[in-house]
Amino acid sequence: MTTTAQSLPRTASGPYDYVTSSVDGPVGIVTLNRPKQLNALALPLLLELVDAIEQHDANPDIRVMVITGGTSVFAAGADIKEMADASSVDMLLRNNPGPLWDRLRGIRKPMIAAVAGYALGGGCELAMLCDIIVAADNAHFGQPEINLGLMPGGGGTQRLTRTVGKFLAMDMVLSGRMLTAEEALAHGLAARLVPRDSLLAEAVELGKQIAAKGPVAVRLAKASVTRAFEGRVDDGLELERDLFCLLFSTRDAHEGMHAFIDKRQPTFEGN
Ligand code: CO8
Repeated sequence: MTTTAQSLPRTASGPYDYVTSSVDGPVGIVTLNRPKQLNALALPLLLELVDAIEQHDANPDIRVMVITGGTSVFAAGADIKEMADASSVDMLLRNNPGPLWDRLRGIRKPMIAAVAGYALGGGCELAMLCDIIVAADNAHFGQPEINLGLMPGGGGTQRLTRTVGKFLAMDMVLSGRMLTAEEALAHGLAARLVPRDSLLAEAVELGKQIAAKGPVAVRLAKASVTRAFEGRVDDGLELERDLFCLLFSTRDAHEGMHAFIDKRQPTFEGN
């Protein structure tokens, strides 16, 4: 049976295999925990992540959530091995990350992405789904799907462009260029830049500062800023998702993904 975002069971508060969930005072912390695969966002991991965040969102003692991957890597993107042999129709039916991303978009409390190491592809898109990005000095942000014969499929072309502007977004999406933490700070992708060793502590401290404010004001302020950022983004997200799925009918995409898995350079032929 095809595994789709809809066909997977809704995990109800763990135990989790691919994330850990913890609490520090009013801050709920969800840590991606698939280090050997650089926290690649396989569907089971995404499901656990969304479930853990929703559990914190529903907990009245929690006011803010932090999503992190630890101090070495945030997430190296969607799981290429999970997608390498998928057709356009498979990807359309999988509808990943659509419904899962939508559940994260429905979260009312602030979410802080604490990013160290690579935040690439779906990893960068996950960070951009959060409300504030705190970057460690070793962070790298990128949308390198083009190296696989693909393009972003989880909001990268929309949210990155709104954040850093058309020309830098175009450079990153078309060339696969990554931004360093300093560049991400300079271009407004990261709100704060902190030493790697204090990344989680700084993100949690920021979370506690926000948690000390009036919860209703925080909730409404988040909703209002989100509207400024995400307003009318849906058309673009839909187009992006359709084009992303379409690319799975090209030979180049499968060549690109298999070249990555085989650890060789791809040969793109334009078909
Ligand atoms: N998917 C699956 N496995 C991965 C991924 C990935 N995205 N990234 C790394 N891995 C695996 C490697 O295959 C390797 O596994 P193994 O040990 O079994 O061979 C292990 O993690 C370590 O990786 P490397 O040996 O490659 O580590 P390096 O330090 O040499 O390189 C890089 C690190 C530069 C991050 C490199 O791993 C890389 O380029 N990774 C792929 C990055 C990428 O292209 N990301 C985009 C993926 S497509 C995407 O995200 C589309 C988003 C669609 C919507 C979002 C849905 C969630």
